[in-house]
This record gives sequence, structure tokens and C-alpha cells, in this order.
Amino acid sequence: MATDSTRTLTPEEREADLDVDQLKQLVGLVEYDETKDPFPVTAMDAVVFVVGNATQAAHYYQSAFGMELVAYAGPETGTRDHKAFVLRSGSARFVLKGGVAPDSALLDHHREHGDGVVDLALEVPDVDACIRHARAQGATILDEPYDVSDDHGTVRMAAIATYGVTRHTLVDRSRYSGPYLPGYVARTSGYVKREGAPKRLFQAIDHCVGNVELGQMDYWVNWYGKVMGFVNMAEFVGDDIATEYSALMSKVVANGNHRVKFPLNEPAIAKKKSQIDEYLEYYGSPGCQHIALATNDILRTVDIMRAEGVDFLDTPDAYYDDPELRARIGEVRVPIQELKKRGVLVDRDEDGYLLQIFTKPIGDRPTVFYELIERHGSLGFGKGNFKALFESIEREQERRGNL
Ligand code: TYF
Ligand code: FE
Repeated sequence: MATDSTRTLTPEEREADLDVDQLKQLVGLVEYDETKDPFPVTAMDAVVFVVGNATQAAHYYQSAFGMELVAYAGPETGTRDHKAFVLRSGSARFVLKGGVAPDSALLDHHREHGDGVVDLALEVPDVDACIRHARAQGATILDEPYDVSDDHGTVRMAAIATYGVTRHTLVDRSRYSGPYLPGYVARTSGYVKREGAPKRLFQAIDHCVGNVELGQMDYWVNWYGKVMGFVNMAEFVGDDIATEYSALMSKVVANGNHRVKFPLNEPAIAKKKSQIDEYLEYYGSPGCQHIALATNDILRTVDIMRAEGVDFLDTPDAYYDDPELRARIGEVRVPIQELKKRGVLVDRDEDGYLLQIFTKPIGDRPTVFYELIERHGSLGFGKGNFKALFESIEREQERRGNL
């Protein structure tokens, strides 16, 4: 019997007043038979970043991304090595870490990679079963299953290595009621309550993209299948598209109900330097390239983020004036003029359409950036926009002197 796994909401999702239908629409869920899943995953637990200045980054994610500060660990709370700020927006959770102690390993990490994602943590119902399966499939176990406890209960965790220096921490917080993890204290800031402060700009994480080295994409696609039971989604960018206008290949893996989606890119050999090569060079290893944030009002979100100083990639007017695009996308919920004004891209497939837009890299190095995505039935990633998008990325590469 196929269980309706889309029924499963995490406590964070319930707390954020998300219901299943909203979530289905937001991130494009499908039904699947969870009883046959060797590595059941409920949702993303957190995206964990190492940054050069977590104190200031926490301010940026509140002011520009409308996120809410919920927890903190640092020297004042007994964590002498680093500071960590936990931020939430709907069901999305970001953790920002910055080294404090001069010998903190986080400082070495930052010297080598700059700001970046170190952990795509996953909420799972059974950490031990996942680790047993992962080990049998040859995964590198970074942390064997262990418990951490405080007054709020117990969290069971473990970690496995994925591409580059990235890890997947597995988290079972079903017996825990604290603000994040033991060692963290609840912390809010006056920021969200401030008059005129941006109110929740996105509701969930839609997908997290990994850049891997030339020739390694299929290895990692197979790895996610073998180790985590992830399935290959139909969308891909092959050699044909790569050599025509941009030097990358891409495939998408997802957990059974598509709640967690990981596109994987590798550079392709082309006339110009691939945007993926630029990333690999500046990050110093494979790593997370972009995080797509699901919003139910992309126009408002873009307007607010722009006003707060976030830079988005530009889209030439010709994109919107192309009769072929107009015919293909048909009617969307707003006049095309509204999209054009903001540079929001639109793509349609057999299931529906989506609106999307991309920021420029958000740190000092040309590495991590964000996508905003508003889905209306489409389960894709905006394949019809790849040409316009990659050309826009290449214009930025050129400005940076990296093309
Ligand atoms: O996640 C995706 O597949 C889309 C498209 O460098 C994309 O957002 C792919 C590669 C890239 C930027 C966007
Ligand atoms: Fe994307």
C-alpha cells in the first residue's frame, strides 16, 4: 500500500502554520511508498554555513532575507570555539557559524573556502537505520550515531560525508523540544518586531544544488541513489545544452516524496570557462552552489530584498519580448510586465509553471548564491530558462574578469 508520505509535516512546518496542500504547492511534493525506502528522510533539518563574521551575517539574514533569530550558542553560553546563530523562515532553518577561538577549525575552513555551506542537515525518523544502510553502501561515516541531551530532551544525530568538504548530518529531534540543539539557548532579536521589518519572505527550502568536479556528476547521482535511496528526477542538462551556450551538465536527485531535492552540476568543456569551474576554483573544492527558497509571493519578496540591498541577476528585456516564450508560457498569475519590471523568469512544463529569479553571489567570493522560486504545479527547475540564465551568469563572470 502506498502511504501518503506527503502527510508528514515536521514540527517546524506545523509551527510555521504550513499545511500539506501549501507545502505540496510550494515545493512540489509527490506521493511514494515509504515502506520500501531504505533511508527515509522527512525534510531538510538545517543549512549550516561557516562565515567570516556570523555576528554580522545574522543581521543580513534578518534584514535582507526577513529571517527570524531563534537560537544562539557562543562564548557567553559556554561554546568558546565559535558563535552560532540559528535563523528561521517558515520551515527553513539556517545556522551561521563563525570562529572565535584563534585556533578554531572554523577559521581554517574559512581561510580555505570563504563563506559557504558545510552541512546540509537532514531530519530523519531513524538515524541508526540510515547509518546502517549508508555504511553497507560504502558511505564515509563522519560521526557514528550519538545522543545529545539537555532539559528539553534528547536529539540523536550522526553524519555522513558527501561531495567536497560538505556533510549530511542526520537529525532525529522527535524527542526534543528545545529551540535548536542542546548547547544552544533560545534567542530572539528586536529586529523582526521592528516597524517596517520584512515579514517572512520565504516559507521553505525547495532545493540545494551541489557543484562537483568534471566527470563526477554521475558518480554523485549514483551515490545518492545507492546510499540515500534518492531517485533521479527527469530534469537534466546534457552535453547538447552545455556546448551550445554554457559549460555545465546537471542532473537532479530527490528523496521519495521530492521534499528534499539536490541538483548536481559538473563543468563541461566549452569555449569559455565554466561557471562551475569558477566556483570550484574560488571555493577550493566541490560544494553547495545555490539554495532555492520557496515563496508564495515572489514579486513582493524580490521587491523587499532589492530594497534591502540584495543584488539579483539581470534579465534582458528581449527575454520577455520573445514571441516564442510568450506563446510557450501562456497565462501566468500576473501580467508579464510585472515580471519584466523585476527580471523574474518564467517556465512552463506539462504540470504547470514556475517563477524564479537568482541573486548574485552573496559573499566576497563568486561562490554561493540564492534562487527564489514560486511554483504553480511545475515540478521542474526552470529548464526553459537555462539559456537566458547562463548568459546572465556569464555576463557577471566577465565583469569579475573570470571569463
Ligand atoms: O537548480 C537548478 O537546476 C536551476 C538551474 O548554475 C540552475 O536553478 C542550474 C545551474 C546553475 C544555476 C541555475
Ligand atoms: Fe535551482
